[in-house]
Amino acid sequence: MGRDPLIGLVGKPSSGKSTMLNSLTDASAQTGAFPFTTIDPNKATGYLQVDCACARFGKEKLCEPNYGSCRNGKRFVPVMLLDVAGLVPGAHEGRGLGNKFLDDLRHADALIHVVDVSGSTDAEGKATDGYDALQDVEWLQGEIMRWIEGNLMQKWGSIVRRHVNRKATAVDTLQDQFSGYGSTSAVVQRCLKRIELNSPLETWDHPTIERMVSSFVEEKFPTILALNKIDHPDSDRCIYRITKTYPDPNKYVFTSAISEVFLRRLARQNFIHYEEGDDDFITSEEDVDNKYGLKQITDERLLGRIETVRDMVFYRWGSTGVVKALQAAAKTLDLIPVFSVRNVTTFTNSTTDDSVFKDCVLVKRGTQVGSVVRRIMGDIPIAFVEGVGGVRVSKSDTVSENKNDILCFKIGH
Ligand SMILES: Nc1nc2c(ncn2[C@@H]2O[C@H](COP(=O)(O)OP(=O)(O)OP(=O)(O)O)[C@@H](O)[C@H]2O)c(=O)[nH]1
Ligand SMILES: [Mg+2]
Repeated sequence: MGRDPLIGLVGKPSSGKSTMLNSLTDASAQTGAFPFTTIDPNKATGYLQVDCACARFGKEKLCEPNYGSCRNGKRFVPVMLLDVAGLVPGAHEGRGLGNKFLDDLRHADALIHVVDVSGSTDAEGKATDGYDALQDVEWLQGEIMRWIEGNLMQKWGSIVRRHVNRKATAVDTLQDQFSGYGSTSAVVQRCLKRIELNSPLETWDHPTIERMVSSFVEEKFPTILALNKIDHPDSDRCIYRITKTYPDPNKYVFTSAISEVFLRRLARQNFIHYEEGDDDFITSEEDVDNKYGLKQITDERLLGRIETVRDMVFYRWGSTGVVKALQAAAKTLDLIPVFSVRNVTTFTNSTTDDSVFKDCVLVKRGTQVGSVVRRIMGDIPIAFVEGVGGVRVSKSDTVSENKNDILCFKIGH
């Protein structure tokens, strides 16, 4: 991944994808209680919260990132979010313009599947009552798989002929086909290993190809479920059904995207004190020492809505969940922050500016220092790399939290 990670928001029409995008970014994508509000994809920058290296050295007050921000050792690192049009059953065959919409997802690194757990919209996003959202979890993953499988099967005959003629490896042949999805040979390798598929590609029957594609989707598009609209009074039933079927708690997060949009707006207007993802918020009545200088809310309807958000979202679920959803999606990619500095003793970039840890990128844990160098420095020749305190770091060393995650690149041959 040679760029900021790209997280795609997928789901059926009206599940809340655009609202989720707005809740995590400063975007104002159009939202609406009718299907296909979004046709063209919306892209916006969200911020992933990670522990910043400044806290390790007690330099929180000097931390001023070039991109994103840092508050008391909590760093907000940019990630790209992509909100696409809603998918409907049959999308892989072009239903509801599904092929075009699926194509928009090609370059996503991970997906957040926004599931409407209110039960108030059917599989096509139309208003209904008592819909069982468990179905959405199942068909949507299938659509993505069949889209990729369909693209592959159209050409399978000629793919196999070329593979045999060239005496290619399965990884090379598949990577040729999957590069359009932003895949790499490493992804294809992991996809085959995950299902222990070692037989020659020309002997694969249809069920084997399906298994391979399904493994590829899991590798290339790791997905978490955002069980959205938890503020809705009827959401318990769908939540129960889905969490019973998918008991792995790493797979899903409970969200109320609309509540996060609402709270961020009130905070911007200085009616409440709220930081994105917090487990509570403060109104002027609660701010007894007037620490935050908040405006008083007099509008009865607004007060009522605030109470509802507290009761239905914060008391029951702890937070609006949207920040957790982004963190869970990033977790599937196993990303860690790596800080590049010019001076490994002061962590500054210049002698005239004492701010620290200006630059940070997210890379996969276990990446070799050499690839981090290429990602950040491109073709500029690097003589050697130093870590904290000027210790030499080999380009074949790997990065992980607290290990080789603060680096200085010395230019030269
Ligand atoms: N109650 C509740 N409603 C929500 C929530 N999130 C979104 N909605 C509402 O659901 C409807 C659809 O939201 P959108 O964000 O436009 O949905 P979408 O998935 O982008 O829809 P398409 O672009 O048509 O695919 C709107 O009326 C939103 O206000 C939520 O957390 N709770
Ligand atoms: Mg939309």
